[in-house]
Amino acid sequence: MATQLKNLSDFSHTTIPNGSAFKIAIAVAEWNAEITGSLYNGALQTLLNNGVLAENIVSIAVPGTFELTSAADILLQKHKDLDAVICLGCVIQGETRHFDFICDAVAHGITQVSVKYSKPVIFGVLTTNDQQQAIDRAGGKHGNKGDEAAITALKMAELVATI
Ligand code: DLZ
Repeated sequence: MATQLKNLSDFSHTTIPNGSAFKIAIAVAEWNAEITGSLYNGALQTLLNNGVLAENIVSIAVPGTFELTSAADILLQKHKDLDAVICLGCVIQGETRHFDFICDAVAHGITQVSVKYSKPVIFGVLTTNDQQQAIDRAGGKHGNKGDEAAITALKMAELVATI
């Protein structure tokens, strides 16, 4: 039977699914560690606050954001029972084109991994012009994008489980 969606304007505050049945991995980049550490703490606490058991959270650190693609791939290869992977990183614009290459590679990379395994791989990567913009989004005046990445992981895991 076809299901009907509610009015789209209702969706910004849809309830966060309970995560007690889910196993979720977090891959976090060490570059800009003061920022990514805040993203990680936010994501971890949000998962725990929403019922994910501590023993069902797998956390790994990788050197930089570029490595998040292979981290997600390795996690999904080794842990077949994962429901989602959250990728956390922070790339800050510099004087060279490194920023563009890293952002482009990780955005495409984790998309490919997600499609390869048919599992949610969440893009929790800050791509900012400067350090202040990153601080503002890692527990500052624009909230914590690590929290948002964790909520997205829970919603997508629930979607996979119920679709
Ligand atoms: C090399 C590099 C540079 C210049 N900037 C960042 C950054 O702002 N954020 C980040 O997470 N990583 C950076 N990296 C490291 C790359 O992600 C990667 O670890 C290296 O290029 C080795 O593959």
